[in-house]
Amino acid sequence: MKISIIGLGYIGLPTACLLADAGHKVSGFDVDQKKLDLIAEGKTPFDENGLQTLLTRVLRNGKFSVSQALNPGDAYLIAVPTPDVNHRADLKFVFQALTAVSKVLKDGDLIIIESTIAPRASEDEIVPFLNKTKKKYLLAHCPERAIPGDTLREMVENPRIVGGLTPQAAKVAAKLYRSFVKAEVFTTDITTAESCKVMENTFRDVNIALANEFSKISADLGIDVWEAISLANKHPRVNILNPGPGVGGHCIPVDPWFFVGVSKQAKLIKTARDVNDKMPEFVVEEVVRLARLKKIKKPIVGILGVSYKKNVDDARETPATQILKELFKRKISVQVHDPHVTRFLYPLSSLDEVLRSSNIVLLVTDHDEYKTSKFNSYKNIKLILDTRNQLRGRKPVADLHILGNYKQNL
Ligand code: SAJ
Repeated sequence: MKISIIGLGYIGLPTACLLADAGHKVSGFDVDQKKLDLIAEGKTPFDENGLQTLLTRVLRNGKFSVSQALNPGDAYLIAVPTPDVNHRADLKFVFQALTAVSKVLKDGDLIIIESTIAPRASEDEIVPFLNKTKKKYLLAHCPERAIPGDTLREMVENPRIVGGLTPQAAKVAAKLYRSFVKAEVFTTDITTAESCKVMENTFRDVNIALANEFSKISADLGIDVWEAISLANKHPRVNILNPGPGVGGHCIPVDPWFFVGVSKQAKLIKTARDVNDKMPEFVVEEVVRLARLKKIKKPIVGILGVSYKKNVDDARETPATQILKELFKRKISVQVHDPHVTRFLYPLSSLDEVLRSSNIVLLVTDHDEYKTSKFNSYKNIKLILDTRNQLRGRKPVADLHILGNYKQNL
């Protein structure tokens, strides 16, 4: 098939490469000229396991190319951002992409939306727009399910859901996905597919909120939440997730709001969002409480890790941003380090600089590098607050406090 991919980001680029590797003729299009140039030179614009090798291969064998204008094809796959604006998925970029598609669309062409959209967005907004073209198009929604850091493997090995506006659209789109997905590809209607995607991320958000609430309750009980969770999870039907400093990334803190936007019934979902959104503030309150206990008069906080989760360079919606804002509100000095992130709202320093100049270390993201950091060499550090339970068992000279462990005398 001749496929045009619109949006060469974290999802569009790996998908384009996998389709090209499966033998399709793939053309990639993006509004970001710098990104296009970089990809054309064979360089991936972001870190992703195995992507560099795959990109080099499909560019060399001519199956994948990038283009400054949308190339006509048999199928169009849209993987552009759908940012949260007032708790609704903003379809601005999707409509920009659809406008470009509508100019080259032929009868029988397939249009796939991979971007996350609110339930009913296809039927209520996208279909009326496409109907204006007067073309006989096939429309499908095939929400992505790949986890950043392991995107390529998950894109091939995870089962997929393909929602078609018509059974024929679902059938044609599913055939395309089966050309590179090894797991099962399930077909359904388009609104069910939209709802599944949003619920998958909501499921995770609500479960993380439960773990975070347990962590806060532990303070009242004087228990260690990590020990309690690991013991509770010995029950065959219980799987409590990990508490932490909050929830980040471009999906989990965003998608659940799309249910809140379309249904008044989404009460638990909204509460879970609020619980997770409040975690950064709770972390900073803990920093202040512990600093007072340790009689640290002028706290200088060294933040370790600002990406939204470990071992990735992605800082979108990271809880670290809110943590910084809360620290600034309290006029607390801050130093920041991250081994993967290169661009952040606050200047980044080397690990040594951060450890040398702070009296409190706040571990926000559990990058592997921090497991072996030599905190003992820095006598200026009086307190370490580990929000991820990464440093358990380490005995640094400073007091080590693990967020959620209230068995300690701190
Ligand atoms: N987190 C916790 N505790 C946990 C697990 C995660 O606090 O027990 C935090 C992480 O630190 C991070 C956030 O939650 O800040 C989200 O991380 P994640 O690893 O749970 O998920 P994402 O955002 O990287 O990817 C998710 C995945 N969705 C699900 O697992 C249901 C992925 O499969 C989706 O493709 C992706 O969202 C997306 O694009 O929708």
